[in-house]
Order: sequence, then structure tokens, then C-alpha cells
Amino acid sequence: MSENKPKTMGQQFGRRSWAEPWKIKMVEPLNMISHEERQAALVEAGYNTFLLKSADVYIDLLTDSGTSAMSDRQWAGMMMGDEAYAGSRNFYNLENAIQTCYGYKYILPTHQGRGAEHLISQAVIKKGQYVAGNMYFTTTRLHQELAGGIFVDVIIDEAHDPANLHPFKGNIDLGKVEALIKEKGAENIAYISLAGTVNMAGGQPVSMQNVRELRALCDRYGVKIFLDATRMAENAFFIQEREPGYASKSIAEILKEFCAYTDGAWMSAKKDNLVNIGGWLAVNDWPLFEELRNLVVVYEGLHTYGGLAGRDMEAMAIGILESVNDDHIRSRVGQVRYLGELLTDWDIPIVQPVGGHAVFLDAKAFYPHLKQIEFPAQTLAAELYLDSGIRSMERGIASAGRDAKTGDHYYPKLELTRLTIPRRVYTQAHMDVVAESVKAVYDEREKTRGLKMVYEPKYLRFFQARFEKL
Ligand code: PLI
Repeated sequence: MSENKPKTMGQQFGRRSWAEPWKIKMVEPLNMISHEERQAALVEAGYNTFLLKSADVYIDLLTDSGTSAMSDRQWAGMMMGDEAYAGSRNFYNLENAIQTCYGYKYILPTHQGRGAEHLISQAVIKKGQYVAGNMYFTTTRLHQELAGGIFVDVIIDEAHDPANLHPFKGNIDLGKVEALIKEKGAENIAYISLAGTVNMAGGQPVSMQNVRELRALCDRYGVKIFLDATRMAENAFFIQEREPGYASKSIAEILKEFCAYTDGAWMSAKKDNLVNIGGWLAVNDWPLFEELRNLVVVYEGLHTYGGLAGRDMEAMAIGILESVNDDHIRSRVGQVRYLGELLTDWDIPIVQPVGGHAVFLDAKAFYPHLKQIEFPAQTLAAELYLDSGIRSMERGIASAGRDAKTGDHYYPKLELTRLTIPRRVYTQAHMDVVAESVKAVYDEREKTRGLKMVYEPKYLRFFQARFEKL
């Protein structure tokens, strides 16, 4: 092993194998179509993995969003749906689970994460205000911009370097935040948009020390902090593993302590909370809650269902309690890490350290001969599908979109292809198959040509854009 090669977590910390804290009761068949059929499906989908039919996919690593397997308890909870229009008992169970695990006072359900992002952005951002965040997320930034906000990235510089081994690459650079507040004035900062873990950086965590210091800084200037809690349980795992003083604290304790430094949170429950649909919004401030509670009836549904069925809220309430179980999180992150370590052992360039929900292939290093405007990460996702029917997702220039003011492409430093692992769905053998396919595509990398975009929708273009081979 060369000296500069990043050490895997196993090499750094020693290794004892983990196993999933569950066994399988029901299975869903997988099907792999032929190479010729995959080639035709790819052309039909405009080389965009979002436009493939699920039936044409073998192992689906497009996203961890809404793709979890629910537990027997959650399925039983679905049968306990109280489908009343108002005041469903499942809402109160959900409210209780969020208050218990995340610690916020006032809760609203929403149909999914972006429903909550819409409401908080509309309620809190005044036109022309700045929103400072630890790297953008696609839907989050769009809702902030649609509300008139101007997003400013204040993540630490290390986050933009795929090879940097900083243990908390999701951290906020407090110097950048303070400089922004001083330059623009605290009254012109709508809030700090803090995400744990940071999706676009590779599922990288934020440390407790960082949020504690951020709180102190924001208190000095009277600035609010709202948390994107979508993968906060996974973030808590990294704090437990890496931050002094937290090794003997439970995921539940760490999660609650972290949230206590923030003024509220929005959630895509389709990730950490182990459901196929749902989201929520939670704040501690009553006047703000009153405004949000009023807005939710306009866009989502009454404040005790927010666009969800009673059964969905029940599954979510149970999923929240399961999501803070230490053994669950350890095996969940452990599976992602297992895949990352296989690829690291083969010298395949990925974002290091391996994050919480996905392994991110470094497409710039994978295809150094492709310019960024030839969509290396999109190309890699297409090649992987062609090789083995594995579906991944672009997280590079296509996802970054265009500057709303100038209309130019954003050219993000990170040009990544995400192998996102659904929770409790695939086995270790599936991870082996995935790693071998990535290796096969890597071995062919020098022959690979890029793509050009031939259709570009106005909003969140990566979902529906179409490409052709150069
Ligand atoms: O997909 P939604 O609307 O439930 O949630 C939006 C959303 C908000 N924040 C973060 C950090 C996300 O990752 C997120 C959705 N992520 C998707 C769909 C993903 O594939 O990563």
C-alpha cells in the first residue's frame, strides 16, 4: 500500500464485524435485463438514470430516499391508521416521537422534505436576505431562492476536496459566517441552514463542537439556526465514533443534544426515519409555529396530517424510534463503509472518509480526460448502468444547475457519482457485486466518452435533463 493512500476506517480503528440487527421475513425478486436491453433503455432515458424504469434496474442505488424497508412493527402500525381528517391519533404519536427523539416543541407533518423546506423558506426569508449553509442541497437552495433568499456556502474548505480526511467535513467555517454577518449585517441574514450529514459533500458529518460554537456565534448576533435533520441520526453516529467525550453516549442522546443547539428543523423522513413517504417541520418558537401552521393548510393539508395518511404518520412515528437505535445505525453506516472499503482497496477514487448514506465516486479523478461540461459524473452513472444494471445518481455539474442571476452553469468542485444505499434493503453480497461493477467500469475508463446535454428543464434540471453521447 502506498504511503499516501487513505487509510480505511478498519485500518485506523481496528475492525470487528457488524451484522444487521434484523432478519429477513419477506423478499422482492430482482431481475437483470440483458446488455442490449440496457443499452436501449439508456438511450431511451437520455442517459439520465432518473428516467430509467425501475423494472429495468438490477440493484437500485439511485437514492436512499423513500427506499427503506419498513419493519414488521411499522407495517403493523400501517394497519392502525386513523384516517380522520382532523386530529388523527397517529398525528399525536408522531408529535410525541419527534418531541422525544429530536426535542423540538411544535411539530407539523408535511408530505416530504421539500414541503417542509417550502414552508420554512416562505415564513422566515425576506426578499434579498442571505441564507448561509454548509453546502447547498438542490431542493433546499431552490426553495430558499424562490422565497427571495441568496444562498451562501459557508462549509469548511476541506469539504470541497474529495481526498481530504478531515473527520467532520460537514463543519461550518465560523470565520466565513462571522465575515458574512459583519459584511451584510445580522438583520440581513435570514438564518443559518445547517445540514447534518452534508449530502452533496459525500454524507459528511458536523461535529458537536462545531454546532455548539455556531450557536454561541449566532447568539452574539441574534441569528437563527435551522437544521436539515434528514440524516441527523447518521450524523450522531459519527460524533459517537469520532468526537472526544461521546463514545459512551447513545445515538439518541447525541441527536437530542445536537438539536438543542438549533431553533428548529425540517426533515425528509424518507431517509433516516425509515418510511417511504413523509416529512416534518419542527420549531420551538410559538409565533413562528403559528405562521407555519397557517401556511401548511394552504400547501400541504390540515396541520394534523400535512398531506399524509394517518397510516403514513404511524409508520413514521415507529420509524423515528427505530432510527435512533445504536445497532441499527452502526450496521447501516457499516454497510456503506464496507462498500467504500472495497473500492478503496482497489484504488478507485471515492470521497474520503466514506460518509453515512452513500459512497461517492470521484468522477473527475475517474475520468481526468473529460471536461466538467462533458458531464463526467453523469457519464459514470450511465456506464455503470450499462455494465451491470446498477443505478446510481449524478451529483456534479448537472445537479448544481445554473446561477439564478447570471444564467451560467455552476461548476462545483465536487463532480461525484453517488452509490446510495437504501436502509435495510440490500445484503453484503449486493455490495460485492456493486464494487465489482465499479471496478469493471474503472478498467475501461480511458476509452469512455462524455455526454452533452440536449434538454434542460428550468428547475432542478438533473431530474429530467436528457443527454447524448459525444
Ligand atoms: O426528497 P424530499 O423532498 O423528501 O427531501 C428533500 C431533501 C432535503 N434535504 C436533504 C439533505 C435531502 O437529501 C433531501 C432529499 N434528497 C434526496 C431525494 C436524495 O436523493 O438525496
